[in-house]
Amino acid sequence: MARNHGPISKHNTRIASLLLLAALGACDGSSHSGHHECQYPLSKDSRDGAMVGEPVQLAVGPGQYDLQIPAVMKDWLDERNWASQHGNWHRVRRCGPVANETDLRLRGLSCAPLQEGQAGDGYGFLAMHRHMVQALKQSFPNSFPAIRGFSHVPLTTTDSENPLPWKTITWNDTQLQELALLEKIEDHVGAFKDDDDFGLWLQYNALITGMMGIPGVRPEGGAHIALHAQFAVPNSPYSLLDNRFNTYLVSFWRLHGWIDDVWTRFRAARGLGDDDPTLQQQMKEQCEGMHELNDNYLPEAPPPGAPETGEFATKVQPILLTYCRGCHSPGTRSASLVLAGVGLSAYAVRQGLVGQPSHEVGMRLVEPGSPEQSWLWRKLTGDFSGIDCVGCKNRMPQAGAAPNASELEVIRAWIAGGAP
Ligand SMILES: [Cu+2]
Repeated sequence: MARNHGPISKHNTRIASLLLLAALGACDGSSHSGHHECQYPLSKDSRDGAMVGEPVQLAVGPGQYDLQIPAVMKDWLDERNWASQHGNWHRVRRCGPVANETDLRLRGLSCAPLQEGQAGDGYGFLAMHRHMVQALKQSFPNSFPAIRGFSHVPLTTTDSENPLPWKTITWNDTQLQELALLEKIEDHVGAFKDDDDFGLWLQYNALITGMMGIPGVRPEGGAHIALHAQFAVPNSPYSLLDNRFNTYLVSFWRLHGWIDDVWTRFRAARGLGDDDPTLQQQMKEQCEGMHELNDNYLPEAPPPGAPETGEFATKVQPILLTYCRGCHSPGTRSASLVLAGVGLSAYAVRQGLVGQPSHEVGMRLVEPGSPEQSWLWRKLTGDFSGIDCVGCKNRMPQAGAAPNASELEVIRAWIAGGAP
């Protein structure tokens, strides 16, 4: 089924970007085929053990923070474009209210044959996330404990498993009942027909798909979404509810590790182990399916008839097109960032910048009114004062010609003026 996501124009885009790369010189925007990542076990990453395996605190307010996975693990994800692939895996299963066809096509994607909540998708959900958890664990055996699954879901703020002790935990009665059932899954095996039924019950989020009223679908969404909501940090640079970025967060791995453990116990209670051919088939299919969705997040499509005449379109975009497209176009997308590309509207590029989180630090790419708080500006000027990050302090563009002082001033003035 994964074959069906193949984009119409991916091939042409790739050829075009290869030509651009050849013309514009080096950047690290190479694409990864991904399929070898579905061959277990994955080999240990050379940085495991030598690295600082500590989660990174992302401050959001006085005493308040989110936790990012250790920097080297984040690099590992970025090198493989996994954050985006994971986001796309979910996105193509939420066609309709969340991802319309045009929007997907602009990203070189298409709707998956099995949509969220349909029979078969529950197993796929469990298998794809198992693949991710397993792969990171095998690549970073020494550091993985820093992001391991919950031993039990924290029920109270003071629970030792609470990853964010500053943040109050409150569960409603329905959620508490579901969590209690899941913690003692061995006693409730008969409540589910099979793995797929179990996966659907756990994950399906009717609120997002807007498919409420379908028999068997609970309007409050599954325990999986409740977990995401519980540990989401307001104003975090990476929302735990946004699939494009949430794999950067410790909470993502802790809750999915727990889900995976519960699933393992569910299967064990039914006499099913890892050598089950159905499981192996699903793991392979979902892994390859996810890694085929290699196109990065692209900015939104313009509304029909949107004028391309503002300050951004006439002044800023031409500069980005000149200096950034070699590495930040739809086909190359270094740092999961699309800044320019033939055929991309100014509207689309601006949408991808203004107010969007950077993938590198807890700062927006463009913070309207504040160049100093805009990661785009910092990268262009090489001003990394007060920035605490590993491997991100490289001035852009990394190779080739750079914008001159008056071109930089155009960008600064645009941001300072509210980034219209
Ligand atoms: Cu996910």
